[in-house]
Amino acid sequence: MSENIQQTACIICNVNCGILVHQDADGNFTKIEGDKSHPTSKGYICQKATRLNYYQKQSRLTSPLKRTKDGSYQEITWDVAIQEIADKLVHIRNNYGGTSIAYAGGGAQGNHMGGVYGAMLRNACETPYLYASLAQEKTGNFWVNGYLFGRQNTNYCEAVGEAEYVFIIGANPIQAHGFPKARPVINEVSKNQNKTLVVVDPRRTDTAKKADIFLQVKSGKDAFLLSAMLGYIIQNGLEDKEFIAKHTVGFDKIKPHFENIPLKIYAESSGISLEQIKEVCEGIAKAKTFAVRSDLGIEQSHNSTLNSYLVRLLFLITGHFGREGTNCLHNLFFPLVGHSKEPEEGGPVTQVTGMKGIGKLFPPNILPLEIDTDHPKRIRALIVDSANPVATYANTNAQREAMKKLDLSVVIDVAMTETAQEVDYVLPAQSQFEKMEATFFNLEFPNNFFHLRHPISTPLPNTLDEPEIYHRLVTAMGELPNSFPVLAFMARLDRMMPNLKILPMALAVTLKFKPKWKKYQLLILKETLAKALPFKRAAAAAFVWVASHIFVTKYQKQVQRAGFKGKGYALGENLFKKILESKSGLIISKHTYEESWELVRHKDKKIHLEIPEMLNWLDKLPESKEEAKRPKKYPFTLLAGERRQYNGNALFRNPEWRKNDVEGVLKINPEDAKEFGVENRDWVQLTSRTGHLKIQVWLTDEVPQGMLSMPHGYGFTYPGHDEKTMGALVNVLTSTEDCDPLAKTPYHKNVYVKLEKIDFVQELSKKGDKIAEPAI
Ligand SMILES: Nc1nc2c(c(=O)[nH]1)N[C@H]1C(S)=C(S)[C@@H](COP(=O)(O)OP(=O)(O)OC[C@H]3O[C@@H](n4cnc5c(=O)[nH]c(N)nc54)[C@H](O)[C@@H]3O)O[C@H]1N2
Ligand SMILES: Nc1nc2c(c(=O)[nH]1)N[C@H]1C(S)=C(S)[C@@H](COP(=O)(O)OP(=O)(O)OC[C@H]3O[C@@H](n4cnc5c(=O)[nH]c(N)nc54)[C@H](O)[C@@H]3O)O[C@H]1N2
Ligand code: SF4
Ligand SMILES: [Mo]
Repeated sequence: MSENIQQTACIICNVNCGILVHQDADGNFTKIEGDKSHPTSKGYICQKATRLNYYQKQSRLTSPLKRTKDGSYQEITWDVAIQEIADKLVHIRNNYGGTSIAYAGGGAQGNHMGGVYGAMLRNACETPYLYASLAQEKTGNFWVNGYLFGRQNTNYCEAVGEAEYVFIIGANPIQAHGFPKARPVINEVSKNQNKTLVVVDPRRTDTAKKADIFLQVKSGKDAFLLSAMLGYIIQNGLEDKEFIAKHTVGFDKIKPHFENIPLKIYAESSGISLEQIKEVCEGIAKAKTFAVRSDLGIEQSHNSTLNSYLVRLLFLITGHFGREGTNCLHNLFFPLVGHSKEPEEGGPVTQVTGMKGIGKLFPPNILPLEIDTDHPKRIRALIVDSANPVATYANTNAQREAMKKLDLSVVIDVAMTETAQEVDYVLPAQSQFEKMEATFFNLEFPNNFFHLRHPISTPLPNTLDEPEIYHRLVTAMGELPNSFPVLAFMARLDRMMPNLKILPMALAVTLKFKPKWKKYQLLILKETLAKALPFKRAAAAAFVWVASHIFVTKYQKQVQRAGFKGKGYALGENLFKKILESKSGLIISKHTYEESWELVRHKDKKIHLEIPEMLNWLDKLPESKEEAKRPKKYPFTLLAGERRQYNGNALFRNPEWRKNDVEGVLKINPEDAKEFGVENRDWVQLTSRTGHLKIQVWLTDEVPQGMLSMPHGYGFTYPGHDEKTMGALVNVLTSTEDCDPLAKTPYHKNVYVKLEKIDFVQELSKKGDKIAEPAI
């Protein structure tokens, strides 16, 4: 391969497609194409990847910054920044306890080393509080998985491309992807006469347009639909009795809760006819294979955790699990999240609101409540890495106010984000193409993969990678020495004779004498092992070395089956070596479907269907009158954060990356538009209980009457752009209180708003005139 074309991955969504990046002498990404040798994307990319130069060459941070009294920022040296932050952390920890310090973020869609090495800083601060965006979407799922499969970090994948009957609920893979090669896969399912595609969405999405059966559910009413489906299946004996007997316990406990569900009434509440419900249930029961894909539409919506439970019951009681063509548990190279004990079992809770962790994560929705209060145990210091709470967590204004209340606030980012603009210290990170990083969303079965990405760009001067930032902070806090000369020497020897375990033995001896260093092992390995490797900015490799050895102890057979030689430690070394050498990622394990049952974490290897808290919620469903809470003055339901062709979370800040939908229009049904006297590109003001914003409308019957839809990923400040060209910041409208009672995941998909036409003159952007059809 010629020097200016390099392999890496797209970092805009969790699929992390393999890409080939062509660069000119100035490091501009001049062309980006799919990497055919990537194990899952196999050459596929979408339109967003081709624009990655707008991420790499954006207006970047190039110096540590300190906020001055007048609110402006002053450049300071790394040494000063690190020491001041470290001293403040030590002071706060020693005076108020570790629980007065919190950490938010740790990784965006393609960078995870911040989170991994950030754990060392959390150890030094003695805090369990990790707030993350995953806890504003997936924690309800994790909690339910904990009960069904035994651990909150058991996860399943969805065989959308292989199943005969496919059920997509609250997800729009044509735009949002979510699994490899989503567009061609959906197109194939749609066109294949032997397959059925069912899509459940209140909006006629690009995916819904391809459905054989489109169930246009009422916004927020999925729990009624799913309960009616489960009710119909159980009341008509369509459950898979053999599967239930063989693989589950507790069916007799859940059955009565569905036996008496009044199907007609529930169907009506959901907006779907009983005939359609019957048709789909019969289809699922008859199908040889059935797979379910769900996402934010039911996670960031009413009854979110209950939805997670019901969706799982749908494929479990119909026996569509753990086989080819169905949803199936999978292994992970390294678990993305952990398992939190319930408070009754001693799991930590937050100090102000008493919220428990799920998957070892805490929800962004409570963050301002834990900070912006006079409670003596409030959060006083916050470290934010690879996240933009002011823009992407619920209630922008509340998040912004909370930042002001902190005694210490730090942002580690590549850009001057909305959150960075509010904090005491801003630390410039290297971009995801300038350091070693990895794809953590390896969610595949039966063959799973891992992709360690080598740096392909020269870092901007004065930027550091996150592991180095954490190393310096932990050292400056007095927890570790600067360097480890003996271990570094041992590491170099170890690399010459890797199978002799020189480094592990030397490390074990060191830790015997310095037990306090145990919680910083990764940092020690970063300083020793990673530096003994023939690669630059390779901190991630220290983690990969540890993870490789843990992985082979769990999945020796499956790693060997994937073609790696040796056993035990030698197998771990081989895996590590091959991961380091592979530029496009590689298959690291091969399971059989039978072995997927070994991934169930309950001792009896069965799925435990009964979750009393969920069944109680189910029984009370008719009483859950979310609609009744809607103030009369807010007649519209806003989908606050649609995925479109040209949004990519908070990763592209320069609005010029967009080829169309430059302003991020508000979709409105033409009948509603008529009533409000608005036409395409007229400006309106949206008001919710927390704030208001200006946005241009676009008429489309893709949204039903009463529903509006605006994208997230817009409204970021950027040099040379103003309100008219950067779009609107969606979370101005969302509230921290409108969230799931159990997981505290926000109701971003059903925000109550009012709409008013306003006179906001602007020059029409030629580019923005048309929302183009997706480039499929
Ligand atoms: N283009 C693009 N792709 C992305 C991202 C991006 O920013 N841009 N972000 C990535 C990330 S972080 C994530 S988490 C995923 C999210 O991916 P998705 O969840 O697939 O995307 P969304 O558009 O947020 O919401 C999914 C669907 O839920 C529907 N919906 C709204 N309300 C309801 C409801 O009450 N019930 C049901 N059943 N459906 C409802 C919406 O109409 C929408 O079609 O996308 C990833 N991919
Ligand atoms: N209203 C509403 N809000 C939403 C959503 C919605 O649908 N509606 N979706 C939610 C979802 S699902 C998600 S996942 C979140 C996403 O929102 P966030 O979790 O805030 O994360 P990202 O957009 O992934 O990126 C965050 C930051 O990482 C920075 N970054 C990029 N590369 C690097 C790097 O190498 N190092 C460091 N240190 N920083 C880097 C970027 O500049 C950016 O500021 O938004 C959530 N917010
Ligand atoms: S699907 Fe598109 S945005 Fe997601 S990783 Fe692949 S190329 Fe990037
Ligand atoms: Mo997300």
